[in-house]
Amino acid sequence: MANHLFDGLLQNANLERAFAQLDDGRWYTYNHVLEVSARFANMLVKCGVKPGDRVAAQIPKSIEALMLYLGTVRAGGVFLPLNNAYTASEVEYFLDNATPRLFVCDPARRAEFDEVTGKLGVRLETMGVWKNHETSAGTLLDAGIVAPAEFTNVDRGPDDLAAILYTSGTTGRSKGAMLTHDNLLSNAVVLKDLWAFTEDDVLLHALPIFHTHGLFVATNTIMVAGARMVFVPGFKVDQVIECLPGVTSMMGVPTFYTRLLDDDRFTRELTAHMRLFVSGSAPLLAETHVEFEERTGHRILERYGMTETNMNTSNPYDGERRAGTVGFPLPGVDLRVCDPDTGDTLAQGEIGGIEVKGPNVFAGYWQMPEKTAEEFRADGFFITGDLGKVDEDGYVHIVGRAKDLIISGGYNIYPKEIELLLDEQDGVLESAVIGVNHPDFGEGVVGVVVPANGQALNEEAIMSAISDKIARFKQPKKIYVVDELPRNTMGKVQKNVLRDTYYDTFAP
Ligand code: MCA
Ligand code: AMP
Repeated sequence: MANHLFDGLLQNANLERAFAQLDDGRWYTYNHVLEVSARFANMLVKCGVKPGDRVAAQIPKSIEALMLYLGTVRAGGVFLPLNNAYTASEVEYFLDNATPRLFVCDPARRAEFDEVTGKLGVRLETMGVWKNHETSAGTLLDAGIVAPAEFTNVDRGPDDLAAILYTSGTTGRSKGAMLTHDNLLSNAVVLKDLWAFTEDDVLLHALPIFHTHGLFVATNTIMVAGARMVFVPGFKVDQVIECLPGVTSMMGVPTFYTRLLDDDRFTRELTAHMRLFVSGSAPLLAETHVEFEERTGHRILERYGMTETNMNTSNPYDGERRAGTVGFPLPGVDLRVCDPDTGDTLAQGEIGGIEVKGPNVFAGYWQMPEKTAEEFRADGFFITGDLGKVDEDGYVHIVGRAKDLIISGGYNIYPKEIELLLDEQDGVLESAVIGVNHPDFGEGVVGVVVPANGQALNEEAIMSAISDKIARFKQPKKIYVVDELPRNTMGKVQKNVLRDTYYDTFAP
């Protein structure tokens, strides 16, 4: 046996060639990848990590953070990355649920986690951004840098777990999607071929690395191709514009592209040499697609995926990239559109629930067998919760969501989680949370609250009461206080009515 994911990721790597160019001026070769991931694997073993143990991390984006992911895979562990915006109480839920052997946090936040990790019996280490050999960058990085640079990979097969990524749920409780070595590797191999990545490519990596898009789609695909990244800490328009001349490709959420289009420096000349722009994680408006082509001459390639499934569909690399569609099922992925209630497959062109099956589809939710069973059909198809259709040319269109979900700037926000929190606040009888058009984030979160017994409520008081409970990006950007919520005859809150009423909230 061998280590299925790690071996597969490095199968085309020329060790002397560059893997990443960093914004502190460092160049990282594939040799460095081997060495530094080995150092982390050694450190993890020293920290007691055994095959199958979870390694949770909420750390700033850095090349070393990526090496911690690879080191975990090499040590046979299961990597569990967490959004840096999560508050300590959100993190506590994940640690309690996933029971990791080790939690690595930002050195600046250590005090927030000492108590909870002590209580849960989770070892705590820290890791910041490396500056130089004199400056500490956290306990794990300081010790990792001097750990041995060789490591014998732990044997792991295609079906062993490589990562758990939490996705929120419609009940408000987050579920850990278990991703296997082959879920990740098979998807990366398909995307490399489909999008024609070669070792001559240079990808501009400005995405966060705690989600599927930045961690797997971008990084794994580049590694499998033996290609290179320009790796920057986040999406800042000035930096992206500065880096574009040195890259061949870019992956982003729609907000990246709308922000670039808002900048006059983003021109046809600046992008003339580019080979590929990929968009995903949220719907790309057809008008953005058209404006992008008018401005640059490039057609954005839109694809569709989920944490649970990695990538499912993609517009063609060669062939027509159709605005408003997410293209065709990837090679190896079966996709069908079904009646959400009966599960019957619908005729081509009809709108229903999108279901998928393939090597990309996850192994289930961590310790939630009932939830897992609910979201799979008996024949193994996964019910995505997205509504769509397949047109006469085979292009998949996503037309809506059966799940109550807001996607803001590429981050998923489940209204139920926010509603439960708002309902707990003093003086609140009930609430509804909706997403409405937002010029920058696509959708913006709006809270609508009803006071209990005529109590006086105000937006600021509610916002301050929830400010340390949930990540900032999930908090409503506007709260309305109303006498009652619109309901249908069954008593269900009519969110469509609320969305119409508050449609203009973020109008420019
Ligand atoms: C930041 N803020 C947000 C968001 N991001 N609010 C709503 N939605 C957001 N996405 C808020 C902050 O809380 C802060 O609020 C203010 O905006 C500025 O924060 P800052 O960090 O400066 O924002 P930014 O750097 O401009 O970030 C915006 C961003 C970022 C670049 C669009 O959100 C981003 O990188 N998004 C990518 C997400 C992603 O990778 N998704 C992939 C998921 P205040 O000022 O009030 O404090 S994987 C996935 O979905 C599937 C598998 C797939 O198909 O890929
Ligand atoms: P996540 O749970 O963060 O992995 O988000 C997955 C969800 O993002 C999917 O179920 C879709 O609703 C949405 N999504 C991803 N890519 C696209 C896309 N290209 N167009 C529309 N929605 C998308």
